[in-house]
Amino acid sequence: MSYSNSLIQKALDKKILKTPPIWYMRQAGRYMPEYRAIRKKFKNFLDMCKNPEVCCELALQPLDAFKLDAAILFSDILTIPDALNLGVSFIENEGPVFKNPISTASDVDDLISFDPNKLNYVYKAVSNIKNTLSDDIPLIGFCGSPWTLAAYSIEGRSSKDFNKTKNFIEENNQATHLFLTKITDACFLYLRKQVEAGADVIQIFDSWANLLDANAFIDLSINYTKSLINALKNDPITKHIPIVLFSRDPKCDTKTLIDTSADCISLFWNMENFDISLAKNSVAIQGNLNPRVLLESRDTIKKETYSILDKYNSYPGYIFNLGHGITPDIDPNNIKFLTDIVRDY
Ligand code: 1CP
Repeated sequence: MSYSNSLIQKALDKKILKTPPIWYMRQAGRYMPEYRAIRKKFKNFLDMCKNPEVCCELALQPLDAFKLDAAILFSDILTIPDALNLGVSFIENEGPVFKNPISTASDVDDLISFDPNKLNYVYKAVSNIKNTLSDDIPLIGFCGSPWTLAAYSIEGRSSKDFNKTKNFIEENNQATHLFLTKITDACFLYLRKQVEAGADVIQIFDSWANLLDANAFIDLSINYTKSLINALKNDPITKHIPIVLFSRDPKCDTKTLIDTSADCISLFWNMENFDISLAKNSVAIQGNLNPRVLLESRDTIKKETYSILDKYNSYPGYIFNLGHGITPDIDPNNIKFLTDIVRDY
């Protein structure tokens, strides 16, 4: 069997399958004891990401543990801001912190141009993972959406409300658009290199889509995601690569998401209003169990999972996933339980 016969590829080709393919956002990470055993050898998380052998091992851990239908590159979305010399580090219990965030319009003008070769360690991780995976399991490469990367780069850290970012975009409209254009170009070059190295599918994470109201979401997020997808669809190296778009709680209708030309929409857990009759035959869908449910009893996990499968399993092109990433407090035994009940459904 080859990748083109994989369950994921069939789902992305919008076929109705008896059992959906399964993978999980943030499937490698701190909830796994195997991950923590390796993580403790590195003080700085990004140093671990810069080690392609270790990234390969980490990407394969959840496949070994749960027999999932896809691997995702082990890396982070903040490799691009790091390569733009914004000085990214990860601080325990605080998350990412930027030494040189974007604070003024002239910071955007003065930004160094993105050199995709600075991220050779990522492409090496891609090729290591690809060479180790069995050939019926696709490898998902990824990047953050231009908006999400801009929000982290301006805010300089994670935040609940991203007020610094909101003020910046209000006061620096032109610089914001220039910055988003620069990041979009960087994402394109970065993803093309991941595909050259062996990524079979690409996922774009718009993890801070929820910060924007309806108009700003189109203006600052969707329009740049769309031009990124358009660039990928028009490049000879990337044009056949399926693209999955995850937007966290986006303030937009189903048609707006379909019109991005993504091949698959990854649904956030609260997107009950996503119009599947409109989406049918234009996009595949992925999702969308609330990861919080995995902290509940097994009866509840089963009930909530079955209600999602009742809704989506006969949709042409369905991939089972969570509605956001696995968090460190989730018991790996519940991931195993979840995977089993989806396959037995
Ligand atoms: O200390 C540690 O062990 C670091 C924890 C960790 C891990 C395991 C971080 C820090 N990043 C990652 C890996 C990672 N990040 C992967 C590969 C693992 C996998 O999925 O199997 C992926 C795809 C990401 C993507 C990512 N990073 C996103 C998008 C997905 C999402 O959850 O919305 C985001 C927003 C980030 C930023 C990030 N990376 C790490 C932290 C703590 C954060 C900040 C999160 C926040 O702002 O709340």
